[in-house]
Amino acid sequence: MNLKIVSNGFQLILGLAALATGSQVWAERSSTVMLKPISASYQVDLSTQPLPTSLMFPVIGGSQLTITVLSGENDLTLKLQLPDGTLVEQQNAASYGGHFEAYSPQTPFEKVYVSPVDMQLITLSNPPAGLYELHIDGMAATASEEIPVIVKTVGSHLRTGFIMGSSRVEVLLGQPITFSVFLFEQSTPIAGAVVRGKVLNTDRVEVASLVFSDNGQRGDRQAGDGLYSVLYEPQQTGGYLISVNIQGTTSTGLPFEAKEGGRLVVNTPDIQLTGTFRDQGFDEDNDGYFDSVRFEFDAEGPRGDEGTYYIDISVEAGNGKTTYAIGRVSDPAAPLTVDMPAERLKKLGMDGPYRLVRVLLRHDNRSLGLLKNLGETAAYRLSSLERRNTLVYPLSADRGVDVNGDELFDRLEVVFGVDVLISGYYGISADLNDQNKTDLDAVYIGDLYLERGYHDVTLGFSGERIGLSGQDGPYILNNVLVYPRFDAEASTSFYTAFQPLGTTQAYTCSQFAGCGNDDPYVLLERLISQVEALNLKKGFKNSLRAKLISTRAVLSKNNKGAQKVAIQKISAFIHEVRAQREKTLSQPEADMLIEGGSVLVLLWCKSQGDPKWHRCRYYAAPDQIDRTFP
Ligand SMILES: [Ca+2]
Ligand SMILES: [Ca+2]
Ligand SMILES: [Ca+2]
Repeated sequence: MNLKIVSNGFQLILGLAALATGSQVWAERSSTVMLKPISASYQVDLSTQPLPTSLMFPVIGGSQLTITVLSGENDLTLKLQLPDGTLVEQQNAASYGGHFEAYSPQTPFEKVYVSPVDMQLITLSNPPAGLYELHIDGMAATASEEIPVIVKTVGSHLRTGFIMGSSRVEVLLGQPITFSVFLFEQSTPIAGAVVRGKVLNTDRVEVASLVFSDNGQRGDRQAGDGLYSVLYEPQQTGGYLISVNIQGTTSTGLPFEAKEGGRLVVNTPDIQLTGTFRDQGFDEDNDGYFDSVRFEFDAEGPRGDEGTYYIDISVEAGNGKTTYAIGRVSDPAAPLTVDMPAERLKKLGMDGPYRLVRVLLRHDNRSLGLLKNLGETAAYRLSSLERRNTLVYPLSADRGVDVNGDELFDRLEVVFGVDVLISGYYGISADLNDQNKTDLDAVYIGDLYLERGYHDVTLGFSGERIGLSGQDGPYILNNVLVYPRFDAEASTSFYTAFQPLGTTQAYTCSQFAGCGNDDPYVLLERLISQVEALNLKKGFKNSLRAKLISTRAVLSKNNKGAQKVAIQKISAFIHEVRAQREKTLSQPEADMLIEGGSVLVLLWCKSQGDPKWHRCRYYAAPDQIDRTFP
């Protein structure tokens, strides 16, 4: 089958496929006058006409004639007799500008989109005007068959079309509507045509018959203008097909027949948007930030008690970005509102006012109208919109701190911002990484009370551990976690992990205590001198020094039994310092000694082949005490 024929067959038979499934046959509903083929349909009833038989029909000229017969080529043989008596059949068709083609649908797709049944197609280029006769011979598949024959002329001078009195497909119950058919030969109105129509419901039952006239009465605006009209008042809601048959005579006296039609949806009256609206920010949880902006629309007309009204809106920011929201209103007494979530407005990336560019109102599946460019909202600011409870801001400052005056940093302080909506206790954890993202130290804060608002939070990382790493900076503040401790539910919804908050200045390892040292004996001597240098009560200082000196004695034995004893002594030292933290020892002093002791355990355990003894693991880890600083 050649492509040209398939294309013709497609257009033609699509309508018939639709007819067979009971859906819309005639899709024309525009009031635009269009040039198009005219077509006529005939039925050849094989039960009353024993074969061979023939069908006579007029053709009024044009550029192409197509005749479609819904039968298989094995069933019926077709021949076409031209007005001058020439008999055209498959064998001689080419010499008359004709073509005979048979088509049999093979796949379910073809059955739906090309033709549900076998068909034969005859085309003839530049058909002379006059009376044609289609000869039908052969054996019908069933004797009672009615064979549809569709005759279609492209490029004739006849112009027909169907117009509904409203530009909308939908009309309302109780409102009469004008249907018109236009009928021209070139630009000259054709007078005296018989134009009759039917209104069919979706069950294809005729609910009204229509007689169109061009007499200037009953819906026909002007007599003799080629517009044949009729006034129709729908009696029931639902979907309808309008099928119109036109019979007329051309200026040269040739009779013709054409089909036209349209579809109509009849609804009960419903509301329409007036185009006015109000908008207002809504703070549902009373936290001072708008959770949404509510739009409320005015409407007029009778509002249905049943179903749901949907309002689809689109708003546009000054930067051209748009976002949307859908309102659903089922309560007949409730106003027509749409809540635009704050999150969507924030994605516009710009303060308001926002332009309401589009509003579509629907009642269940029925569209009640689309309005555009309704105006601007109030000047909402992005900073007034709902936000997360916990906001964390980047690293803003960092400094090395020398606690004991030996010109080596014992601590690295980093400062970043935390802003919370709810006052309460928060936990914070953070890692300090080197350039290779290796952890140098970690800080945990169990309970930090934060009032609603912004805070600079300062965390202190261990200088001893930075030195131990041997790595130069800049260092990376990473994996900062801020979570509420006051609400188990909130802790999941507010839980927020932050990627690197920033990098410190380019410190070198040599600025920190213990850089490059992995010898526990060196560290132990430094701890002893740090204790000596501190201004402490005599008894407390003696107690701390005694633990370190006895550790030195045990370490010098350097045997397996000594290992445990040494670690027990260092851990006792750590416990004693911790007990006096923020008492007789300042927090920075205590942390310096605790971290010194902790790293000493680490070095000692390593020098002993990293035993898996729990104390090695426990005391060698970064100390889990709060290391925030006011
Ligand atoms: Ca008229
Ligand atoms: Ca809020
Ligand atoms: Ca120091």
